[in-house]
Amino acid sequence: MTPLCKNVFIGIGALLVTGLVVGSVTWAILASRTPTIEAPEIIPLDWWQHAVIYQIYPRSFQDSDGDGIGDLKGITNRMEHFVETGIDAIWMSPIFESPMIDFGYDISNFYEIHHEYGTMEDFEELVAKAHELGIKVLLDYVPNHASTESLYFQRSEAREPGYEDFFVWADPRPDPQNSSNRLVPSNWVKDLYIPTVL
Ligand SMILES: *[C@@H]1O[C@H](CO)[C@@H](O)[C@H](O)[C@H]1NC(C)=O
Ligand SMILES: [Ca+2]
Repeated sequence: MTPLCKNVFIGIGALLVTGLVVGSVTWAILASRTPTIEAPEIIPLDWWQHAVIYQIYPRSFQDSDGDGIGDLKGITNRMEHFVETGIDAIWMSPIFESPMIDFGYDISNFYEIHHEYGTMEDFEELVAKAHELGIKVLLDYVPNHASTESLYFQRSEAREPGYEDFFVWADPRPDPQNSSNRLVPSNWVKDLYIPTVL
């Protein structure tokens, strides 16, 4: 071996040893440090926090008896459709009895199914089929107001004992133009497409 070759080998050997020492020291320093990024905490989620929910407007979804108005049987008949599309839950706009001045949001009886949509049996069948197929059912319940045809409203308006404070009541204002007339008690303006209900 020529002296040049020998020097090159010694040089390479020295580099390798240096590399090993530097590498080991670096590893030792890094390994002794606590990681600055914490592992993400796994938070268990409730079903509704990750479910895909399909909103149904019952009146226009599916008519099962040919009267031109969607109904609960129509929804039940289409339940497989939700499974195929990967839906976890259906949410129906109000299906309770209503004079339909506000298309179901004016509930007159919170205990009955609106007659054009079907019966309580139809509703029970809908829920049973949904659950059978693993679909949850959400109802659009409207507790903050009611139809003027609701017994709650009528009894409260008549101040029947026990119902007086079911609604917020305020006396009307005198009409400065006409002493026998009364005006609405607030300056709240209505912003709805429907005619004044009261
Ligand atoms: C005054 O108000 C009463 C009660 O609303 C109504 O019957 C009557 O026609 C009104 N009179 C006039 C002049 O507008
Ligand atoms: Ca129908």
